[in-house]
Amino acid sequence: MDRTVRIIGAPMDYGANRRGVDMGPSAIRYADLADRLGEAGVEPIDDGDLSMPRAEERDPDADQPTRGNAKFLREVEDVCRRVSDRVAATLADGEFPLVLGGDHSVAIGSLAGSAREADLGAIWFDAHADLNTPETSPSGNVHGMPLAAALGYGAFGETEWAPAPRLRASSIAYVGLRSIDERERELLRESELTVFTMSDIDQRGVSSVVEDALSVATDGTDGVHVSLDLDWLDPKTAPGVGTPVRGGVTYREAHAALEALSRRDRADNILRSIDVVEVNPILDEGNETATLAAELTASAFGKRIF
Ligand code: NNH
Ligand code: MN
Ligand code: MN
Ligand code: MN
Repeated sequence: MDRTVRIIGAPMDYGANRRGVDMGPSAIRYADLADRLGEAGVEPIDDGDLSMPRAEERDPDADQPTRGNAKFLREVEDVCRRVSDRVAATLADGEFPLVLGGDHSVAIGSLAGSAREADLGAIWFDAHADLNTPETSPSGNVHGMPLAAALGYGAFGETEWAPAPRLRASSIAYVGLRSIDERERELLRESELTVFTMSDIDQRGVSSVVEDALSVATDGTDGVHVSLDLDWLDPKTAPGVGTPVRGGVTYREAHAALEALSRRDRADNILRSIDVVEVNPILDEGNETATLAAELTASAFGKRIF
């Protein structure tokens, strides 16, 4: 498939409680992302990094009407508006946006940009549900809120920047979920998001779970956004993340999952945008997690060994 992949670095750490995740884009590039994408048969163009507002000058609790419990919401808004514009412009040019985080709050921007001119489905590879709102979040960290933001839940519904215009809850599927906060559980029960937990993967195998997730995300949509939070993997395999949860997918399961995506994409051209987030080089061992991020991205684009 002739694809030009535009790499958009978003070294955001305002949405997480750990410094270091802002170095994710550099670490993933250092792990030979561009070469690996080339081996997958796509043409990478690196846009470099978006500039981030300086934390030292800002107040995490700066007053604003939608803030609730959310920290640095002004900074997150500023960055996500620019991510969204960059993703939308990339798609308008006929290219494929690949956003490198940074913490998972950048996905608010990727989803909004990708869902501007198309009905969007999404697959969420993550240990966490990312469905907290400024009202429900136990931590106040916006990286635990991107899906709630994109769906306009809670205070996000009063903003114009957070909701993704053409994304419906019924077109979103989680794969590998294993950590849900109490209030998120309530929201998940009421909502139409589809949940495949680690237990589904244990019972049915990851390839078949991904195929089902793809059915959800492609049904009645024009394309699929893939959000890859590296804490989806088991912390033994991907130690470089800020909020590890044990019991995640293995190295082989992760590759099998992204290969299942790419098989379907090869047949039906379903992929529209990807973000790869939460790599924290300070917590990593030998850049292993960033290397995994680069490998898995190449697998999604169809890298094969034979
Ligand atoms: N659910 C927790 C919170 O909202 C943790 C979120 N952390 C993540 N999400 N890394 O993917 O604070
Ligand atoms: Mn996440
Ligand atoms: Mn997570
Ligand atoms: Mn492909």
